[in-house]
Amino acid sequence: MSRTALRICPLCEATCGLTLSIEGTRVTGARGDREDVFSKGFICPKGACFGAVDGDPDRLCTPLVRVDGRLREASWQEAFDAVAAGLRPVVERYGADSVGVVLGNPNVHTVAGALYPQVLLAALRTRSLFTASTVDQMPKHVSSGLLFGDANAIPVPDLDHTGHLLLIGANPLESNGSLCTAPDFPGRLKALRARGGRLIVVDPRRTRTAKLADRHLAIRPGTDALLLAAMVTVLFEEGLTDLGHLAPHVRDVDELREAVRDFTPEAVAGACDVDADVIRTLARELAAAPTAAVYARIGSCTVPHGTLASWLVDVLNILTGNLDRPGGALFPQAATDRTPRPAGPGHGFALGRWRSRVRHLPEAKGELPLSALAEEIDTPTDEGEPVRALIAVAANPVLSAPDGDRLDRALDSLDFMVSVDPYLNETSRHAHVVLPPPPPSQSPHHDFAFNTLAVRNQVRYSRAAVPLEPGRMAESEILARLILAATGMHGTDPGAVDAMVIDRTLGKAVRDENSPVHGRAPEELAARLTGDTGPERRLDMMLRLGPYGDGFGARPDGLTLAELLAHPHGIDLGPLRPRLPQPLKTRSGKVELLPGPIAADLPRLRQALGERPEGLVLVGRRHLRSNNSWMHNVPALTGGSNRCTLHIHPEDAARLGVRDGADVRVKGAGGEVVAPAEVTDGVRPGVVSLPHGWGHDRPGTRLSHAASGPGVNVNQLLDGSMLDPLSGNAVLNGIPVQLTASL
Ligand SMILES: Nc1nc2c(c(=O)[nH]1)N[C@H]1C(S)=C(S)[C@@H](COP(=O)(O)OP(=O)(O)OC[C@H]3O[C@@H](n4cnc5c(=O)[nH]c(N)nc54)[C@H](O)[C@@H]3O)O[C@H]1N2
Ligand SMILES: Nc1nc2c(c(=O)[nH]1)N[C@H]1C(S)=C(S)[C@@H](COP(=O)(O)OP(=O)(O)OC[C@H]3O[C@@H](n4cnc5c(=O)[nH]c(N)nc54)[C@H](O)[C@@H]3O)O[C@H]1N2
Ligand code: SF4
Ligand SMILES: [Mo]
Repeated sequence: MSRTALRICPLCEATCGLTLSIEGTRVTGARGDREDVFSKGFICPKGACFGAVDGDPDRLCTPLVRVDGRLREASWQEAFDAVAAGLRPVVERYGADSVGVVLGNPNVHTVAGALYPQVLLAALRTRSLFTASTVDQMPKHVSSGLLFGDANAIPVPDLDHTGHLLLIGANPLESNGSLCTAPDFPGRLKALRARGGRLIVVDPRRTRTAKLADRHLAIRPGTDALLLAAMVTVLFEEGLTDLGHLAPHVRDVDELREAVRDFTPEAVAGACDVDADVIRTLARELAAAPTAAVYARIGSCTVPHGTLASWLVDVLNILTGNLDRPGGALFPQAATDRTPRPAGPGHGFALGRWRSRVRHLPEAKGELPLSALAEEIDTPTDEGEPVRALIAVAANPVLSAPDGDRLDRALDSLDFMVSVDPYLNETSRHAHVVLPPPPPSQSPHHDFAFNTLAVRNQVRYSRAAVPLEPGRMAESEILARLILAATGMHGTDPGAVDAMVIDRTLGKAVRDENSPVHGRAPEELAARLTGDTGPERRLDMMLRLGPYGDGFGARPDGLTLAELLAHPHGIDLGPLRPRLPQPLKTRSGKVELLPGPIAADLPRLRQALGERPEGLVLVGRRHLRSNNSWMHNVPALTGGSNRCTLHIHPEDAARLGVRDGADVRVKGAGGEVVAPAEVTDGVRPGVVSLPHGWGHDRPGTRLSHAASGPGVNVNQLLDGSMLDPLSGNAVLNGIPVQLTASL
């Protein structure tokens, strides 16, 4: 029997609503849901292949447990017994920090990933946390933490209303956007231009996004912080700052002016390879635009000055009065956000509350750099225990983090490792137990993370489109059981985890004077929760306590899970609105424009003024039809331009004797790889580009299609030593490489 079901797409940050065609229990087609309040029918090729991604025959159907060195299929009972037996002795003998937790990107794309890892970390009390954030957006968190007092307060460009968008190191025409959730990002950029707005793109490659732009600047990689600092000095020099409505909420403007004074356009032009006049024009145009937003992503974060660049992005938004105003960059307000507290001083944001054992790298946002994972396992020191056991949830660091070969060996040396992953891949092949979540069609969906980054406030929820197949376990139950097994409560009913969270959250809410449920009895509130499962009851609770919620009856028209279920295409909550000063949690209660750690990092940027390395540098790229390391196994999404080739400019190719299609040996600090050259003027001279997430040629994996066209692991060129010091983020772009035409 065929039918349709609605499902929000989990394959990228755009969160499009899909209408799935389903035959029996199989997804046979996907199209855009035209009635979706946010995506309005938009779909991309990945979403259209939802059925193939979902039904990939290489997805694991049962847990795997290592017996006599080999992974074999096992029951869930055997698998969790093995987890408890593997983890507990390590915790008991060596302490909680000897258990590492690695959280990968898909955790922000699942309900389970949003609801359980924090509980696991709190229960385990390990400080050995490593996530994909430190190969991605940690600089933005640190900059927001320092500026606004809240690492998760990330301003989002008001794409649909802005008159001027300066877009740096992002390629939303391939990535569909990041830290800016916008279904049909390409359409929204075209609409910006159609209404007379301007689009400026800064990227060493002439990307599809750059081709849409009014102006494209092919900057030298890694130098955006210099360019942005110079724009700030121009605003000050030429009297173009205008804080407008922000003035009462911002401090340290004069200190900032002094601190960046010497980063003039003339001083940075050589390093950036952008003319001083052009930099002046950029600043003037930004200041003159009726509304404008500066927005920057991967290319600005995964570089040596990632935190400074992220900070300068918002400094420009602030100095031009564009922060927190329509058409500028605003703070979204998601339906599951905590009850907004009244404006006023907060606790501020601290960095380096503890340090990594081997390199003494500071934590940021409770995390250690993913680049330090291998050494935290393989290097003994006098100070504490190495990581001896690992819990990996939706993570493939062997491909996504620097120096996969070293990590490969380190993972092999662990006393115990468990992976929660649908695939037996480059990382999970090292596990002693693999716990496979069901495919997305069998999982519910709500975007806890991306709704806090969306260009429009809205809320949507999809129940599982297909019932769980026999033998499958929901990922929420897998993670709840994992928490129990890891913390000595193996065998307890997994519902206890949700019950405990609900109990604690409601207990806190009734004690909070600002909560709509202040003074009520937690048991009475808990009894009112609806939902078929623990995660649904938790969602109901969060919605009802949230900024649009019914406050458990206090605001009868407010949101509840029942209300959301009655609106399967979602509920629109309106455009982004100004919210300051409420989101500020700095100690001063103001935007702190020149935070201490930033000021202390400026001399390092000043040093970069004089640096202009001679050789080639490498940058990454993304392809529309792939997603990090895990989507190369779907035949419908591979081939065409989605290939692991080395882009090289014709001038460099000619100089080095590299022919189009011929193999090139690329050498970096961490190793070398050989990839076919693609000679193209889509990259600027002096820059070559390889995509990441490839290198599917390791033995012991079960990725049959990916293995047939494995590509190479670009991160093998890195040795993990290059970091943005404030955030611990890996430097993945602008890395020095040497090429030789391979024979
Ligand atoms: N050189 C270079 N390296 C990079 C980047 C770059 O631009 N250049 N980008 C970086 C960025 S931005 C990121 S986010 C990281 C990503 O790094 P990772 O998070 O490590 O990698 P992913 O490939 O996103 O997926 C991780 C794992 O999740 C599994 N998975 C997929 N769906 C599910 C699910 O529903 N549940 C569970 N439990 N698991 C699932 C996949 O099988 C895969 O093993 O890579 C980083 N690495
Ligand atoms: N199709 C697809 N979509 C994805 C993903 C995917 O793998 N495939 N991954 C998802 C994830 S996890 C993320 S984090 C987002 C990322 O989303 P985006 O940030 O939009 O990702 P990229 O396409 O890597 O764009 C980064 C751009 O920065 C440029 N760049 C490199 N170095 C520099 C530099 O020093 N300065 C400047 N100005 N630019 C530089 C690169 O050439 C590249 O075009 O995409 C998400 N969406
Ligand atoms: S843009 Fe992203 S969310 Fe939308 S259909 Fe494509 S992969 Fe899915
Ligand atoms: Mo990412």
